[in-house]
Amino acid sequence: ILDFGIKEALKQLGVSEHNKGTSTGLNWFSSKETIASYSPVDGELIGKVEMTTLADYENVIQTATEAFKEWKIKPAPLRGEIVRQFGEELRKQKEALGKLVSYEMGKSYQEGLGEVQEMIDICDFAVGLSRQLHGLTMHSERPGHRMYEQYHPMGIVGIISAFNFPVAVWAWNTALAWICGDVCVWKPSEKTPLCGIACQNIIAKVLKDNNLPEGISCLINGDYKVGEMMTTDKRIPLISATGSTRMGKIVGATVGQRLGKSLLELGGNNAIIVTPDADIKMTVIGAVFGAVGTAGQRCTSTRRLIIHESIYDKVKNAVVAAYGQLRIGNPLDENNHVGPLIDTDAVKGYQNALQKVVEEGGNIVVEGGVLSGEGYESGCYVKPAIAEANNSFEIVQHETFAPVLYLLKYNGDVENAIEVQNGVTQGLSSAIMTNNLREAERFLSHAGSDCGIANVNIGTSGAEIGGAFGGEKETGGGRESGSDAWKVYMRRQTNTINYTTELPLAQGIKFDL
Ligand code: UN1
Repeated sequence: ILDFGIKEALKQLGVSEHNKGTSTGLNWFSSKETIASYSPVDGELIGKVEMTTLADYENVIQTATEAFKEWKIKPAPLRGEIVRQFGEELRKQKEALGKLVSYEMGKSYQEGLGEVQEMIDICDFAVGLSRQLHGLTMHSERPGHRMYEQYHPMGIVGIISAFNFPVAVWAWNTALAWICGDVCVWKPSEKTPLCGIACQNIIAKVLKDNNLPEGISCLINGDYKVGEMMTTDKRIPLISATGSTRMGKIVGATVGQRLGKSLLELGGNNAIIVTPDADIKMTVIGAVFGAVGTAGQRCTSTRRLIIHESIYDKVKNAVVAAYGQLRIGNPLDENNHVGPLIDTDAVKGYQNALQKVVEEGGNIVVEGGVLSGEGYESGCYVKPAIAEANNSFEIVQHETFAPVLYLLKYNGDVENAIEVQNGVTQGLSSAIMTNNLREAERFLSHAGSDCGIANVNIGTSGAEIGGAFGGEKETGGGRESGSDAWKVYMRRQTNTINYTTELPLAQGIKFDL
């Protein structure tokens, strides 16, 4: 293990070489099979995590069910107080957890810290929300009647998260679910299981200090088979899943089969439209960070630049020049911009995309390639690449989780660019770079972007937690984190109360006895 304070961080977070992988918050269970976590940074084995067996899983669900009975009757602001303490703990562990995220996942240390900051922010947001879980009141059509709605806790929330945001996406879900009175069972990505162990240790301490029941926060580990235990389980009313569209279709169908609810956060194919009125300097920063940040492994990463023909060469040259400045290497070294991909399978996906785009008639303008030699021993470091392409290419229609950026040209009105932007199956994030009010408003209007996120003079990635996060079409339709996303974690009830001595029926129906 390289010396970037990783050993100390692991120790501080209670992550060891061999970790029990199944917890109900305070108790940990054992099984024989393990998942090994190798760092994409240097290829070293960081630690192992035991897989959850069916028997362990049953135990977890039992404990979570018991915990829910107690947790759901606590006043919501008191649940908020626990989330406040969790946020305080995260502040203390920010550097250590940011480092583990960087080392296990491969994103830059700055981005690792940013991810923990998102966890802290969602805790603050949830604490405030814990006093605002409000429904509406309506006027009844019947005299002497009152009508209103309430939101009640729902039960166990199953969280399936991806490797690319190994800690923040869990927190977005869990901080809201907890203040809503739900208990959570989390299956982190099998590519980043140690981040899961670290987070579980942090919340377990908070629960223990407050003498709260086991099972408010549970951790399980394993591959899709463990995921299946959750998706088929009627005792879990809501499954929140983040990952590929392929995975989401399976999860959505399985949960739908039993009429459970699912919150899906799936693939994106995010574009920035660059119009003749764009600020080129801002465009370059937004596009380059969007395309190469997290080595192109955000669901909001910029995949396509849709550039007006009149400024096409200018923008292309500026972006290509910026790529020439990029430093690729150990993400814990703050001098580097781009770290490794998550594993060698991801490297194959990247190579495949570059080969395909050429086969389909694309033109490479920034050459890619896998890096080797000193500092690149893990085999996961690749050069961010740029290709001129056509939106109709199959590979352009497909989300490749790697730093490959496609340049697309449009002519005429911004309408044409919007058509290209919308002309993919995914609908997560989108952006326009323009100082022209008409173009910006058109892009945001009902005739504009069809994505869940549409930005003006900002790139596609780096959303704040205060807004609802998610997208349309094959992105899955779910919304997480800010705004009123909390409602999906609760069940809604309409209440009508008669305070008279008569029993008038609605719709004026007469029923005389
Ligand atoms: C994801 O990639 O799964 O907007 C989430 C962003 C981050 C979240 C990305 N705040 O890029």
